[in-house]
This record gives sequence, C-alpha cells and structure tokens, in this order.
Amino acid sequence: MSADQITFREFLLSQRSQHKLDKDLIFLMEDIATSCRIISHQIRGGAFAGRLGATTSTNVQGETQKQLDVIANDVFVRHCSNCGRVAALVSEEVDEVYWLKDKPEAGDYLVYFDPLDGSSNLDVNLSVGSIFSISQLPTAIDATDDRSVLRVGAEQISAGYSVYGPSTALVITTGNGVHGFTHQQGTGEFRLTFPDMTILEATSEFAINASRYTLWDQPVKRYFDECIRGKDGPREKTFNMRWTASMVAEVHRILIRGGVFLYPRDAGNNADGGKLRLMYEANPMALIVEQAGGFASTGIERILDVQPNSHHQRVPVILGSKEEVAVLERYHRES
Ligand code: AHM
Ligand code: MG
Repeated sequence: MSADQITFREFLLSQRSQHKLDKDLIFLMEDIATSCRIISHQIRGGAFAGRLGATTSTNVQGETQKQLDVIANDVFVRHCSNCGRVAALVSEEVDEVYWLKDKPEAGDYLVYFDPLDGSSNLDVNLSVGSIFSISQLPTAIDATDDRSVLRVGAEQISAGYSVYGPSTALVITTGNGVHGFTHQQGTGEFRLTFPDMTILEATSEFAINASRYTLWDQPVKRYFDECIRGKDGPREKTFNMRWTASMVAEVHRILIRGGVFLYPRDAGNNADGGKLRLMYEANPMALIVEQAGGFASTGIERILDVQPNSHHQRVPVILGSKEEVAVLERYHRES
C-alpha cells in the first residue's frame, strides 16, 4: 500500500461530488471510521490491557475493567454523537434505543451498529469486526418513539463493516458499489485498496456452523447434504467449507473470493429468526452483498424487504454468491 492511494476522506469527497451525498453523511461516516480505528487499536492491545473475552476483572487501582465489546460500544456512541444530524442509535450492546434528539427532523440519521461482532473470537485471537448501517427518518417526529427506528433494510443509505484481522479493513457502500479500505500503520489513514468489490456469481465454497445440523429446517439440510456429496452428488462439484464464527470475516472472504454464508433458522435459537440480528447484522451485510452483485435472503424473502417489528429482532441469513442463494431459495420453495 502506498501513501499515494486515496484516503477514506478523499474517497468520500469524490463520492459527494459524483453522487450528491449530504455533507453530514460524510462527517458521520468519518466518525464511524474513527470509531473503527480506535476499536482496532484497543483490540490489538487487548491481551496487555487484560480486556479480552469475558473479562470483568479488577485492575490494580480497584477499577472494574470493561470488556472490549462494552468499550467498543462506548466508542461508537461517543463518535456518532458528534454529528448533529443523528436522531437515534441502536446498538447490539444496549437494550433501549438511544435518542440523541428530542424532536428529530425529517432526514435525520438513524445509526444501527454491532460494535464488536464475533467477540467469542477475541479469547482465541481470531478476527472480529464492527458492523454499521445508516437510515434516515422520512418525516419529523414530535416526540421520540422507538417504533420510528423500525425502518426496512431497503431504505438504508449506507452500510459497512470493519474487520480486525491481520490488517484492519473498512468496507462501505453508500449505494454506489462496494469499496474496501485498508488501515495504514504509520499514517493512520484508511486507504482505498479494493475499489468496486464484486461477488462472483458462482462458487463452490459455503460457510455454516455444521454442528447445528439437527436443528436446521429441511431445505438447509438438503443443501448441506448435497454439497458434501461432492462430484458424485446432485451438485456435481466438490465444495469447500469454512466457518470462522465471525460474520464480518465470512462476508469479507465472500467479497474477496466468492462463497455463500448461512446462519439459517435453527430450532436451538429463537424459533422464527435464527441467531443474527436484522437491523445491525443482517441488513447492513445484505446491502453490501447486493451492492457487490450478490444476494441476501432469509430463504423465503429478500432480507432487505423484511419489515422489522422490534429493533433487536433476529432473522435467518443466507447471503453471498447469487447462484447458491438461488439454489437455497428454490429448496425452501420446494419444501
Ligand atoms: P455476536 O453478535 O454475539 O458476536 O454473534 C454473532 C456471531 C456472528 O459473527 C457469527 O456468524 C455467529 O455469531 C457465530 O455463531 P456460532 O457461535 O453459533 O457459530
Ligand atoms: Mg453481533
């Protein structure tokens, strides 16, 4: 990576002139990028700071040390509050909607985020990430009402994630394709390293937590059974399987080399919704995946069309290369 590659700020400013983005959206996205930089820094010092995994230990001053997911949430809340146009924040870490305005105006932003996704990976030093989504209030509201944040995913104006792996990457969309940035040590900048990311239409790689096989619905069992039969099975090709237990890392891999990711409905998790949360996990990833030419589905409907009924709602997730998602949707229809 060279210092000549354009920075995140330069990129956003060029998008602003090409696609007429609101300047406050650019400020907000820069604040989110700053949050990701800080979280990345905190994670890299995690073991030294004694804050990995489920730590709630007391330090030498007798202060309770916060877990990294609580720290990451605080970082997001603090930085997203900088932009005077944010009406409310919805975080995986907080039960309630956090209203920043008493009387939000039309066009004010709603920011949804999972500050540290896949945090079970922290203990074992594997990739984790942050996910965000931005929508807007269509009309002014006189008083805050939590139902106002229940916007359908198709209304998102921006979404993205940061993956804290061997390097820190930031991948975003403002509805004009998907673009990836890598954090450059030294300058501290996110620089554009993966412009116009696209997902291969065909793939022979899938990702699912196969230990949950007995809990899946029939169409997902059928898909899995056929994949593992390889060349001699009905799919007539050899599949590879991956599972990192970190959706951000899975989606990043799919953007780089194709694949399909499933966290389907599962009798061991919430009966109607699988494990992942609609508003700050499934929706942002669905927008990214569709913008990159892939597809995201519950198996039955497009994720971006799911009407939310609660801000922590769960939803089955099947996303990635178009051809495989289509096969899975067909199996759901046929069951
Ligand atoms: P989290 O938000 O509590 O971290 O859970 C979400 C994560 C996803 O990143 C990942 O796909 C999934 O949980 C892994 O779940 P499992 O441990 O059941 O394999
Ligand atoms: Mg999560």
